[in-house]
Amino acid sequence: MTRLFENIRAKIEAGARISDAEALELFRCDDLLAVGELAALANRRKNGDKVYFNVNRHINYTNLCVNRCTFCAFSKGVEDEGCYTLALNDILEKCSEAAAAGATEIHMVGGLHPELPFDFYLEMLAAIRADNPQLHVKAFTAVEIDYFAGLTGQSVEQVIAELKEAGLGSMPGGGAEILGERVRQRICPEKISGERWLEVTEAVHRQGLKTNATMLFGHVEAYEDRVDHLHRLRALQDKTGGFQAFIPLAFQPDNTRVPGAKGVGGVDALKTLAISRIYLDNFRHVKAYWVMLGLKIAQVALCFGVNDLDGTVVEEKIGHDAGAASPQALSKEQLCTLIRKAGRVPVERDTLYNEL
Ligand code: V47
Ligand code: SF4
Repeated sequence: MTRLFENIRAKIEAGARISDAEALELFRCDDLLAVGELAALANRRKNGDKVYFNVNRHINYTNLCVNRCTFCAFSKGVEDEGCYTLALNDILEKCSEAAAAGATEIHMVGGLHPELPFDFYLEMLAAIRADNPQLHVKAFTAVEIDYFAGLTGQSVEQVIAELKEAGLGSMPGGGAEILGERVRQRICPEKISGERWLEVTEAVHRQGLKTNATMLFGHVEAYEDRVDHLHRLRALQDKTGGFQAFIPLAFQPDNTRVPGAKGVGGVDALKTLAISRIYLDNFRHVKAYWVMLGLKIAQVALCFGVNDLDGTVVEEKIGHDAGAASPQALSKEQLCTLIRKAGRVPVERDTLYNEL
C-alpha cells in the first residue's frame, strides 16, 4: 500500500495522472487519511488555500416528470398529491428576492414536464434576464436538453443555441448519475443513456457554455462503476475543457425505491471526494454540496481535496424530499465561518469562478 501512495504522490508532484487501476486501489484501501493527504496535495497545487463559495438560489420550477428514476423522491406524476408547477410570476419573484439578497446565480432545474412547451423555458429565461440582467442563470441538465429536442423535433445544437440566445449562462451537472449502462438500467431505466448525456454535454461545451458534472454515489454501484464514470468525464474534459466543477452527490435514501440502498457514510463520502480530486487532474474545482453531505462532512471535505462549497442554496427540494437532514439555506457568513474554521480562506466567486 505504501508503494501505491508513493507512486501516486510522485505522479501528483510531476503533474501526471493516475490510472483507473490506481483509482480502484484507492477506493479499496482503508487508509482514509493517506488518500485525503494525497487529495489535499493535488488540490493545494491547483488552488492553494482558497475555498470558493457562491451566493445563489435554487429554483425547481416543477416536480412533474415523465421519468421515474428509482433514486428520486422529488418527481411526481400528474395524479400525485404534492405535484406542482411554478407560475412564471412566482419564478420571477423568487429571482428578484434572490437578487435583492445579493445572489449572483440562479440554479434552476426541474422534472421533465409532460405538457409545458419549449417556449415556456425560453420565455422564462428572457423574463429573468429582463428583470435582473445581473443574475447568471445556470439551468437545465443534459437530460432536459435532450427532452426539449424531442419536444420540438429540433437538434440539441439548435435547442442549446435558442436557450443561450434567451439568456442561459451555463448548466449544472445533474443527470449524470452513474454513466455506465448496467447501473443506469437498475436506477433510471427511462433516463437518457450515459453515452447520450456525454454527447449532449459535449454539444453544450462546443457552443461555449460551461457545465458541471455530478456523480450520484452510494446506491447500487460498485467501485468499478465509479471509476468508469470518472474515466468518461476525464476523457470528455480532455476533448472540450468545458467542465468547471465535479460534484459527487451522496445518495439520500428516504422515500426512494432503490432496493437495499442505505445511503452514504462519512468515510465513503470523504474517500470519494478525495479520489475524485486525485483522478480528475483536468478539473480545477471539486465541490462539496453540503445539502447531501451534511454540514460537518462538507466542512471536513475541505481537508480532503475540495476547494468549493456550494452555496447559499435557499430552497432545496431534491435532497430534502429524500430525507436530507441539512438546513434549507446557509448565509454567506455561515459559509465563511465553516471555511475559516477548516483553516482555509473563503473567496466569494461568481458562477464562472471570477473572484468577487
Ligand atoms: O441529477 C436525485 C441527484 C441531482 C437524489 O452543478 C439525488 O452546481 C441524492 O445536479 N439523493 C440534481 N441525490 C442536483 C444537482 C446539483 C446539485 C448542486 C449543484 C450542482 C451544480 C448540481 O440530484 C440529480 C440527481 O443526480 N439526486 N435524487 C437522492 N435521493
Ligand atoms: Fe425526473 Fe430527474 Fe427525478 Fe429522474 S431524477 S425522476 S429525470 S426529476
